[in-house]
Amino acid sequence: MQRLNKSNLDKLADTASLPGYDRDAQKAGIVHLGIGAFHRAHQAWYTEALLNKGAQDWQIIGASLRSPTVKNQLAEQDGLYTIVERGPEGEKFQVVGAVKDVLVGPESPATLLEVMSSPDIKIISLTVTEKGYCHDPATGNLNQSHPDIVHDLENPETPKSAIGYIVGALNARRQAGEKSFTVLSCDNLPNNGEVLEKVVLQYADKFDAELAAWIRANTTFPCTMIDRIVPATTDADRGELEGKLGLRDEGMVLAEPFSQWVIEDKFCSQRPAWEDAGALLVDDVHVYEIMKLRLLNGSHSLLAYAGYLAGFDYVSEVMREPVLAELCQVFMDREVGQTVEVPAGFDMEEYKVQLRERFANPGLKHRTWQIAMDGSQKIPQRWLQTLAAQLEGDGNIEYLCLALAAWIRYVSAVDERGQPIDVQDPLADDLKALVEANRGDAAATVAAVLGVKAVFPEAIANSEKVQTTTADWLARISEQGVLAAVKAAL
Ligand code: CS2
Repeated sequence: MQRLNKSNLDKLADTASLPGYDRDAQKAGIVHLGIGAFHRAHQAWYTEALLNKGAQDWQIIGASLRSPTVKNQLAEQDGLYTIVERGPEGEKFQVVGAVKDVLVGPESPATLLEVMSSPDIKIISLTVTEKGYCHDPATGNLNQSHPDIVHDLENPETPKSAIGYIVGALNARRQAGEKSFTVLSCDNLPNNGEVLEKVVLQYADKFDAELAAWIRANTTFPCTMIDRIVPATTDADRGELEGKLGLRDEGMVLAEPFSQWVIEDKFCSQRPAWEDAGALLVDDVHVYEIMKLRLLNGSHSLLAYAGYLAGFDYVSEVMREPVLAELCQVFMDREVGQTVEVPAGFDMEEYKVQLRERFANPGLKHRTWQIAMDGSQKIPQRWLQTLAAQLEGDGNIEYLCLALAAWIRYVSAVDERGQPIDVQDPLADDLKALVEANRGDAAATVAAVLGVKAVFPEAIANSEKVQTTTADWLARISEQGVLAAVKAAL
């Protein structure tokens, strides 16, 4: 079967929408670090809409900092790929041309640094996941003993981390007397721009204090709230699309119809008019970020751990189990929703209903296992900030503690049928060892896990209410299974 590429693109004119501009006449204005499925279905999709409206020189050079997978998928396709948008009403295909090229950091760090240093590039954006920030999630400080950070400080010309690349390229700009680029974090972290700025500056301070001062004076790090559900693409998805397009697309991504991007309007160099593609450019992203992280991602993680343990592979299946669907609603209404400020003119009730409909989208096969990944990096912003706010206001914490107990049960790495769980988490081994060392004693297990300082702030770790409520849940879900325990409590 032929691969999708620019010479056969026209064959798709009846099935898909196609790039409506001359791709060869475009220069790249953005380098994106971490060109996974999410970037292709989100930021690249917004940028594509602008290119289709006539915007010039905003194509994207994507970079992978680890594996050559995406390059292998897209190089033979001239950077083209399809977004399959799937909602309850059916599906739509769009071929996107915004990606000009894909580079792989480890194949040639010098090439990536050189491209990032070119004055044509106005924005370096990132989706490198929570752990890509090499920070300590509980404090936000750069983890100076992170192996990649240690490596990059010693070998600044061949970096491994996003931080090493960004500081290396900023250094080159400064030395060449060029303007800085804007550094745009698009990861699911609260204050993502500020988190990034802090680790970049802490790293730069160690590397060269004058460079750090230059970055402070010349570079901006806007915060963003990004939202679109984009499950990992599977071989089955690729096979199905091939049947529909008559061409093989290795780089396809699947996404829900909903999409939202709120961006702090703080760019030190030019930016695309993303507002013309539906993004919201605002002075303060904070309320949007908190609302999305706590309500969407917080509920997602709860559904992922509880759902996985109860035997469900996909979030849409979890939402079809009435007990867990009700749990999701109660979690939003009685706990999380109480801690979020509502952006002006926003209908919170409608937002919560819409979130549950999005989770239930039967067209998306979003694995509970995928969302369960990297819990130690996700939990602080998804649950713990909510928990801290509820503790302060003496609010309900029942289901936040259930969420914690389900996560602790999950990282034990054995499911409710005695099968092993492939726990993907930078702290997986430590967590498993803590649970094993205290096996059979829920209170001791909870105390040991809450003692992990990289994840849990003291106010939560030392709260007796959190300790006892979580231990109580852990004992119940270990004895009865999560579904029966939740059913009995609701
Ligand atoms: C999910 C997110 O994988 C996860 O942890 O919660 O990727 C989620 O689908 C997106 O943030 C939605 O915008």
